[in-house]
Amino acid sequence: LQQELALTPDLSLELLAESPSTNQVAADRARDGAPDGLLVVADHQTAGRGRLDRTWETPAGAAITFSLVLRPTVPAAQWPWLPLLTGHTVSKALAAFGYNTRVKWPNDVLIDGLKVAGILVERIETSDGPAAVVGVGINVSTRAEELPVPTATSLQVAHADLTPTREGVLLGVVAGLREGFDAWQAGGADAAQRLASSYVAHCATVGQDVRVDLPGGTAISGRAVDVDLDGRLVVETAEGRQLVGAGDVVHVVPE
Ligand code: BT5
Repeated sequence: LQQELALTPDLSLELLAESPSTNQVAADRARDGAPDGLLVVADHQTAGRGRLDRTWETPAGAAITFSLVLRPTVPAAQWPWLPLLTGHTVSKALAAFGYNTRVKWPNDVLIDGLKVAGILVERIETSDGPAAVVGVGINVSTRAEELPVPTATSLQVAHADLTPTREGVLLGVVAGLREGFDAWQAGGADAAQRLASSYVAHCATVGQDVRVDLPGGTAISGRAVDVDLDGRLVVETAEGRQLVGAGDVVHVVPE
C-alpha cells in the first residue's frame, strides 16, 4: 500500500492495524504538526464516529476507514464545500469501479438509495493554522446481516458481481481525493461555480421532495431545487425558499 500510494504525490501514510477512530488520530497528528497529505488508514476501526455524536460501525476486515489531513489554502468562506467535495469525489471514484453511486446532500454516498459511504469533515485549530480532517468510511465487503442499519449497503451487497479489492478501492478513492482537492484549491474564483454545477448534476437530493431535520430539532419540508455557491441546499417550501446549511435530509418517497 505504501509503495502504491507513492504513485500519488503529496501523500504520506500511517497504517494502523486497529484504531478507535482515524479522525481522532489524524486530528492528534495535525495538532502535532502533521503536514497536508497525511493519510491515516485503519484496517479495523473500533469506535468510529459520525456527525453529532453518532457512531459509524464497521466489522473487522470488511470496510475502508481513513482520514486525510488537509491544510486548505482557499479562503475560509470556501471551507463549507469540503464535505460536499469529499462526498462528490468519493462517489465518482466508486462510480469508476462500476457502481451506480449518487450523493445525498450534503455528503452521504448512496447506491440505489442506500448509504455505502459516510463522511465526517472536522475543522481543527493547530499552531500552524486551521486544518481539516477528512474522514471517510466505505462499506466494502460487509455482508447484509452485518450492516448496522436498514438504510446501509455495501459494495458487495449492492453489486456482488463486481469484485474490486479493498486496497484497490482505497487507492482509487484516495487518488481521486488528492486530485479533487488540488484542482479545487488551484481553481480560483471559478472553482466554486464549477464544483457547484458538477455537484448538482450528481446529487440525488436535488429535484426530490424532502424533509430536512435541522440541528435545532425542527424540520422543514419541500422540494430541494438547488445547491447554492456556499454549498447550502435550496428548498422550496410552502413559506418560500429556504437555504439549509446543515441538517439531515430524508428523501420523501411518494406513496
Ligand atoms: C457519517 O455520519 O456518515 C460519517 C461517518 C464517517 C466515518 C469515518 S470512518 C473514518 C473516520 N473516522 C471516524 O471516526 N469517522 C470517519 P452521519 O451522517 O452522522 O451518519 C451516522 C449514521 O449512519 C448512524 O447514526 C447510523 O444510522 C448510520 N451508520 C452507522 N454505521 C454505518 C455504516 N457502516 N454504513 C451505513 N450507515 C451507517
